Amino acid sequence: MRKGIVQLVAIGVGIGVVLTLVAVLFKWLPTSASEEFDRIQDLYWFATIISIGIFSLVTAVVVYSVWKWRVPDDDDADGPPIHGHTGLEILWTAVPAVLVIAIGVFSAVVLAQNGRAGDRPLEVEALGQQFAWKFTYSDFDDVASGELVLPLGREVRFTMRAVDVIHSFWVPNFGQKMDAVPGITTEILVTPTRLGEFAVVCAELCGLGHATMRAKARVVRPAEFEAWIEERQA
Ligand SMILES: [Cu+2]
Repeated sequence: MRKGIVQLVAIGVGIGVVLTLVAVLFKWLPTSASEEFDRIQDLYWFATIISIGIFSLVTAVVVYSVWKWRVPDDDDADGPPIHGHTGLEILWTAVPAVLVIAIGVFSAVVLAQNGRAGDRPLEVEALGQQFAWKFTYSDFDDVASGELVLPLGREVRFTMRAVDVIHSFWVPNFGQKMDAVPGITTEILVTPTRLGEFAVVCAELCGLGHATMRAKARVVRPAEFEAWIEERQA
């Protein structure tokens, strides 16, 4: 019995180590460049760690059972009738219920934090049309630009609109995606945390030129942003 448990645990730990290496060594997500994406990645890791634990446990029991209680080749008899195990059934209902609720609560907290606009966010309107983005800075005399320039560390509220068909505003490094739909306005909040250039992509098939509907997002220091805006206003 003792030896069996040790073997079972060893199999489970082995599977867990392999899965952890797969999760850690491969780069599954883009590098985060926003506070919002940081929170989303924390949530992904929380769910991933739980998944690795559950998968290792279940797979270890299956592998151990198949290996340990395999029927001999010439054994055609039915197995002994068993009723089941009430304690185990309660356990494997209660534990997943708690874990799913925990993931749900964590998700709700991240969603609430990512949806809360702080004091005076920078307002940027992202207008989608076949096949380009136009960004308008309503805080600065409606300065418009095909390139998205943002100051580091300041919360930005994107208001999405579309001229013709449905488009979807997506900067993979900001971690969020939002449809731009004709007739309504939608919004997301982004707080850039990393200087550099990032791709703005249309993530909704919007016609023949969909694949070319790309723009550049540039996150710069606040002073550089002010200078860029002034130059545009002039
Ligand atoms: Cu589009």
